[in-house]
Amino acid sequence: MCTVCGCGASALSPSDASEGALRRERPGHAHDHPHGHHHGHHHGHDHGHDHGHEHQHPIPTAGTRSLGAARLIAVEQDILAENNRLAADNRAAFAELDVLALNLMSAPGSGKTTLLVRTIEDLHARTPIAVIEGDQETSFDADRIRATGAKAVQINTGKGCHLDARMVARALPELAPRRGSVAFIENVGNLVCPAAFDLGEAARVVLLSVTEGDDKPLKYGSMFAAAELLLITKVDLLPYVPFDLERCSSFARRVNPEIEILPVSAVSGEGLRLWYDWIDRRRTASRATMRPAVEAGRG
Ligand SMILES: Nc1nc2c(ncn2[C@@H]2O[C@H](COP(=O)(O)OP(=O)(O)OP(=O)(O)O)[C@@H](O)[C@H]2O)c(=O)[nH]1
Ligand SMILES: [Mg+2]
Ligand SMILES: [Zn+2]
Ligand SMILES: [Zn+2]
Repeated sequence: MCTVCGCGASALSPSDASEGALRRERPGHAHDHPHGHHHGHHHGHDHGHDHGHEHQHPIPTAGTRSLGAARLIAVEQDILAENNRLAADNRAAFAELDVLALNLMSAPGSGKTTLLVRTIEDLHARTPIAVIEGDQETSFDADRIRATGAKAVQINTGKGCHLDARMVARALPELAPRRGSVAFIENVGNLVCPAAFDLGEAARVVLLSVTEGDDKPLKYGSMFAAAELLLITKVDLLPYVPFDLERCSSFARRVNPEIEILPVSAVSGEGLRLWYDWIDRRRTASRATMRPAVEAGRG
């Protein structure tokens, strides 16, 4: 969970309510300081020398490890409850616009942006597509999307290693997705903590490239458990790497018996027809569930 690796705090701006919760919960910290507890060094060393802090920590700690287990769980619950509330608002906003929002998650470099560029090129004539790009730094990926003519909004998370619902909510007015469009949200490349943060998407899609190894669905189970679809990417490279599609699929189904699995290549085009069919089917399915909810909301 994110507060354990520290990213639950680093992804939040100091003004965020959940960061406030984090400060309140931190034992022995009556003072306030603006650096959000992201010291550029580890605290595992001897504290007998001056390490550039004006204050002392109650115990030598690294970030949130100063929290007791019960407090840590409370903080995680605060952060995730707040995130879930904002995600519900995003979901309602997407439903109101009849927009299918898909959260794409994977390790860095699995091919999310390459697949999006190819998907936009192949589908834009019949399906309007807009993209939210999440990266720690740069607007490289948004630039790649804009080069296709599609709209893209870049979110830079700085030290943060996942998108959260608040970031998506802030990007929505600028994205202004067209009615009936598909909005892809490319998460920060990271196979761990993005799984914990609902963004208000209709579905989560996880990408795993064949160069990463077929064991990943078991090693990073929570990501694969949370996804509706697994895209096994870069299958054009299968002749060159030891990757067992069957082994990978059976591991993925072990953590998520419902998961759909499609092998694809954005380079050769293999499997893309089935990916596009999946998007169409997902759109129809989400319309069927969104419409009554939106109408009830209006009623
Ligand atoms: N052979 C092959 N290479 C691919 C394929 N898709 C992407 N790549 C290459 O993989 C590298 C990473 O691709 P990206 O699309 O940038 O990956 P990403 O998941 O968006 O990366 P981050 O946003 O940094 O997490 C690039 O060099 C791509 O050209 C594919 O289907 N086949
Ligand atoms: Mg990318
Ligand atoms: Zn994390
Ligand atoms: Zn994170």
